[in-house]
Amino acid sequence: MTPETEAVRTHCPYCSLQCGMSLQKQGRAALEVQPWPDFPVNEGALCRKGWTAVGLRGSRERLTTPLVKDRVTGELRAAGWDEALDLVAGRVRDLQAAHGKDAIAVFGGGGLTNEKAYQLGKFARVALGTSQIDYNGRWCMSSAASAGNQAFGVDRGLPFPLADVEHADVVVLVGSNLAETIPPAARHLDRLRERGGRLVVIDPRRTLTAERADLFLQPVPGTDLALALGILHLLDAQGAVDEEYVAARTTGWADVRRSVASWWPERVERTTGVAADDLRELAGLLAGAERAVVLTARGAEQHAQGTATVLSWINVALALGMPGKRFAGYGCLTGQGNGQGGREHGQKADQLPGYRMIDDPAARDHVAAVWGVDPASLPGRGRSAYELLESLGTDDGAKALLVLGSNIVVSAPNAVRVTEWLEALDLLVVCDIVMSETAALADVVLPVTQWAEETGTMTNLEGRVILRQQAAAPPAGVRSDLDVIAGLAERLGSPIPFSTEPEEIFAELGRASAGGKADYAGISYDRIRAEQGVFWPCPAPSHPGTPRLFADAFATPDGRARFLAQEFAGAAEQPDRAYPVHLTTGRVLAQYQSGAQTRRIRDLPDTGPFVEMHPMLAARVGARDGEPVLVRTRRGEMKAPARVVDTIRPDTVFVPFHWVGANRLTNDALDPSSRMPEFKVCAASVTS
Ligand SMILES: Nc1nc2c(c(=O)[nH]1)N[C@H]1C(S)=C(S)[C@@H](COP(=O)(O)OP(=O)(O)OC[C@H]3O[C@@H](n4cnc5c(=O)[nH]c(N)nc54)[C@H](O)[C@@H]3O)O[C@H]1N2
Ligand SMILES: Nc1nc2c(c(=O)[nH]1)N[C@H]1C(S)=C(S)[C@@H](COP(=O)(O)OP(=O)(O)OC[C@H]3O[C@@H](n4cnc5c(=O)[nH]c(N)nc54)[C@H](O)[C@@H]3O)O[C@H]1N2
Ligand code: SF4
Ligand SMILES: [Mo]
Repeated sequence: MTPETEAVRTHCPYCSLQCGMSLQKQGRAALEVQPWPDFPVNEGALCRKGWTAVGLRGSRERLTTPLVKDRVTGELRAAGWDEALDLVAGRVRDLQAAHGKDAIAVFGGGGLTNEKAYQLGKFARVALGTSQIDYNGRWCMSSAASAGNQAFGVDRGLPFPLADVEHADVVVLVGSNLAETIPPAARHLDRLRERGGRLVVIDPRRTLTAERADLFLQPVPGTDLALALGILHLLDAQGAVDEEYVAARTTGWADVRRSVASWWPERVERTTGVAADDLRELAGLLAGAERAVVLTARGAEQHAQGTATVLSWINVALALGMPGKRFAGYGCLTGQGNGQGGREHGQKADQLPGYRMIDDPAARDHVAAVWGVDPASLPGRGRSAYELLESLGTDDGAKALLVLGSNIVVSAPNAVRVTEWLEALDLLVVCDIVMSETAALADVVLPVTQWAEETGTMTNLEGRVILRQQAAAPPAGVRSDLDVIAGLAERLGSPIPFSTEPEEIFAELGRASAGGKADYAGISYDRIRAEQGVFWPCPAPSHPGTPRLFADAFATPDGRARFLAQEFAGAAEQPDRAYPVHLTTGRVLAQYQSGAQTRRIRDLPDTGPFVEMHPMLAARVGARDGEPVLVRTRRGEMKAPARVVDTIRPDTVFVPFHWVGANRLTNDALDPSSRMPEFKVCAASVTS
């Protein structure tokens, strides 16, 4: 435990920037957030969510005792830890005896530390023996992950430190509102522009981020793929393709070149709504750039063609000869605190630690040896997040679900149906720090420690592994996720013990990841403290870590990046007479995700949901600013006040998803490769 006066260097509990902050003790239990100016990623800056992050400490909203559903009243009542864990283990055993191992499913989160994500994957495969595990990262950056793996042979959100973007000549943001979603990162764009670099923003809404742009393109939601095809067409027509780079470092250009031949600017204008002259201006900027960076975020990725869209922007970056060059290339801005690490250590349906694939025999042998189990005992691939939820209660679907780190009721697409599936389960167990909307449906709720009360590593959007250090004792009655996993494993008669010591688990994770793509073998807590984070891959203690990937080769078998031709199909659901407008969803600065945490922090404004629409649309449907409107889709409806602004396309409405509502509307069409749901576009009607 740290002395009373000492400040503990740690990181924010929320997004993928993982801003460094210092937590100063105030009296016996309270903590105060102070800047940590030396931490390079945020240089002491925080957004308002970071400054207010300690607001849940000591709050009456914190869960401090296990709760179990009373069989008679159906209400949750307080229970002891032994009672709650015995109950869960007993029901799990009964359900598995009756229906097989896959009767139990696990749903993790990209906010969990690396240690938790690793233990959760191991717990599912070894203690439960189930293949049914996936996590909310499937709804976050999975399309970019899938594209990165296909094109570059590896998936690391940014293959370079974020600050590199300052030194580019042109930065193109496709579907990122980073001024609201990773606000301290906006400084890099300001510096880029001070240096004379240009910023391009592509978004159906003129956001705070777009306000900074030199060029702003406002496409119809769901048409970014066509836009990328059109830009590559123009680059090729202008002779701007870096033939030397293409010949030396890539394969597949001839196919891609043919595939963009028919995407002339006027056709792209008809499809995307972006003027042909604006397309030409963007192509011109890119053609003239020595160093260009394309960054995608959820606006481009959360689509039924999200992977194809990212691949097409990667094609643009490859044609320009950028990936692997210093201060240039392609990157995805990951979202959750551990969005990157959360997808590397085995809580994904198809994956084992080190970003190994679960159906690769060599990977199974390696990981089973580290775990001390028979490789043949490890289950195979499970279902992706939405498909897992969709299968609940069906003949071969799970009958019980254990949730750590996600508020599914608010954040899953097609949430009316999803809620029904959760309600129909034989057993729903939720570990959380507060009574989230999902915890409120549970049969057993287990109260866990939050970030400042525990230690663990996270991997930020740059692939930098950082250390969150415990700054205060947890409230009485609360246990860590690691304790819960170990307690259940023991009760289930796991063949191997589960540690509850983060540093010990991290060392094991390093061994399990050794030789894999995301190799952490050379990283230790001491090194992270001394070096302000270490970039993976880092295969040995003597290895410096890898801030920049692809300088000499890509991670594909032949070392070349892949151009992969894509065809535009458009959004899965198109507007029609009954549902004439495009609905898109996303974030506001002051709220985080499902809002489970931030809606409970008093110093953050809780506006409730709203429906952002253009004055022309408002006039057409008779809506007035601040007055309620009804939004309907084929899946559900919600009522919320209109927010009338001229910054959005007149054919589109935007609803933030931090409150129950938005996801009653959204479409569950899935990307064929990443299984990402189409959160960012569907057809809707608006009435006043
Ligand atoms: N304040 C805040 N910050 C966060 C989070 C949060 O909940 N709140 N969550 C974190 C997480 S997990 C994530 S994943 C990131 C997400 O970070 P972002 O991707 O920046 O956030 P979003 O608001 O989901 O989407 C970005 C933009 O995409 C636009 N958009 C919608 N449809 C389309 C489209 O079809 N094409 C294009 N080009 N753009 C489109 C939206 O108008 C929006 O401005 O933020 C992280 N940071
Ligand atoms: N319509 C629409 N829907 C979306 C999106 C969108 O843009 N539009 N974005 C999607 C994206 S990108 C994401 S990432 C998801 C996120 O959506 P969710 O998966 O719901 O993410 P959170 O709200 O962060 O949920 C985390 C839950 O875990 C709890 N928690 C926090 N820390 C811990 C911990 O250490 N242990 C445990 N056990 N619990 C913890 C929190 O209190 C909270 O209840 O939403 C997706 N849903
Ligand atoms: S930008 Fe992200 S990590 Fe930084 S303070 Fe805000 S929420 Fe926290
Ligand atoms: Mo996310």
